[in-house]
Amino acid sequence: MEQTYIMIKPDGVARGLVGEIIKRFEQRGYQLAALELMNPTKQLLEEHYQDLKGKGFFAGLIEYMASGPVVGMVWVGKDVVKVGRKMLGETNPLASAAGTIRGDFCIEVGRNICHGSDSVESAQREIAMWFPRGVKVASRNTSLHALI
Ligand code: RTP
Repeated sequence: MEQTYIMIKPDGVARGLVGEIIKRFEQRGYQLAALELMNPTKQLLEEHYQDLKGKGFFAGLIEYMASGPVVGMVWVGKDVVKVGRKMLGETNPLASAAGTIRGDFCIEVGRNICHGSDSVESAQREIAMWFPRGVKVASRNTSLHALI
């Protein structure tokens, strides 16, 4: 089953949007497979955003991402990479449709609340980077039956 890496950035955590973002993914039908609140090192962030090295905003992006705790998550389900990006909205919140996370909660590209992997390959790379001990996906049916 497809997996994606979703990260709530420092502004999303500081603004108390963790529950809201988790709720949206759960309601859509996706399964949470891993979650960690952490203070990432600049080294890890530079590796995560390695494709953007050389952009004028790179140093500011790393400063902002290292400015407070982030919540990293792995979500699992059908087409979760593509649908997850749709749920986040466009990189620039002003171009994001209402109903998306960025379209509903922010206005600044440099404070856009959340990250989502942009391809299945990126997701695999990012999940390995942020959850180096691996991710186990629980069987959904088993856990539901256990509640009955
Ligand atoms: P992300 O990686 O955070 O999910 O964002 P993305 O794919 O939508 O956009 P990307 O091009 O990878 O940019 C990464 C993050 O850099 C910040 N950014 N600032 N000042 C600017 O023009 C600018 N452009 C991008 C945003 O926080 C963006 O999410």
